[in-house]
Amino acid sequence: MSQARIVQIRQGILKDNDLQAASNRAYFGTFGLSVINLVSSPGSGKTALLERTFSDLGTQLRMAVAVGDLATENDAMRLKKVGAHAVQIVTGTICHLDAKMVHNIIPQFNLAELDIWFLENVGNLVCPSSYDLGEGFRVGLLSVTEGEDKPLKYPTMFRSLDLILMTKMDLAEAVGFDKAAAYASLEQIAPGIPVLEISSKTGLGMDSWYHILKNKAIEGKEGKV
Ligand SMILES: Nc1nc2c(ncn2[C@@H]2O[C@H](COP(=O)(O)OP(=O)(O)OP(=O)(O)O)[C@@H](O)[C@H]2O)c(=O)[nH]1
Ligand SMILES: [Mg+2]
Repeated sequence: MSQARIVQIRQGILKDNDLQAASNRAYFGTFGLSVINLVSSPGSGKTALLERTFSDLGTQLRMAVAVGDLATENDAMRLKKVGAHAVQIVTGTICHLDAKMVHNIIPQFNLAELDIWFLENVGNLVCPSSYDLGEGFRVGLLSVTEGEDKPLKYPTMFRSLDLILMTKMDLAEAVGFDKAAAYASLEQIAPGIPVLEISSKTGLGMDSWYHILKNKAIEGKEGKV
């Protein structure tokens, strides 16, 4: 297939996705629902963040999660153990969630009774960046174990984010994390982006994260997301 034809097909897929994402977004708006898309490299701590969030905040906010992985129901099972209503989307060979997958999973949730719906994306710093899911807030995790230059290597993803969570801060010293270099990378690619330093293990920074979530829930109800 010619390069021009491949580009054409890809543009067609993305256009269809954008249309579905716009429809998802309008639908979420009718409930005043705040939808948060969590993206990162594999293993940077998305599910651990959600486990702690559901444990600590589950009685204060009405939350649920759809979680994408190529294979296994492991993450949904982990999240169910902390009382979350969690549904796994198994994507097979597809390296990202798309707006249609999100649309198709909606009947498994009672969205009208939620404040926040998390979408844990497939661990990948490339594909998910191009797929709008209809979310109101996109949060990227950058763990101290994966390298300070990730924003420089995956600029499309880091430019698409609303907030960065610098995760696994409890391991920073042990792995010789160069925080100044990480911030310099972020500043180069996404100047001014808010960053929260957190540890799902020790609880560092989690209060600030919860504060953001509570505000997102309020903004949703006020029709601001
Ligand atoms: N020390 C430490 N370990 C963490 C922290 N957060 C996550 N981990 C560990 O990192 C590993 C991967 O965490 P997950 O939460 O599964 O990562 P993920 O981003 O959901 O991974 P995928 O869904 O596969 O993309 C697990 O062994 C976690 O226990 C943290 O704050 N501190
Ligand atoms: Mg996970």
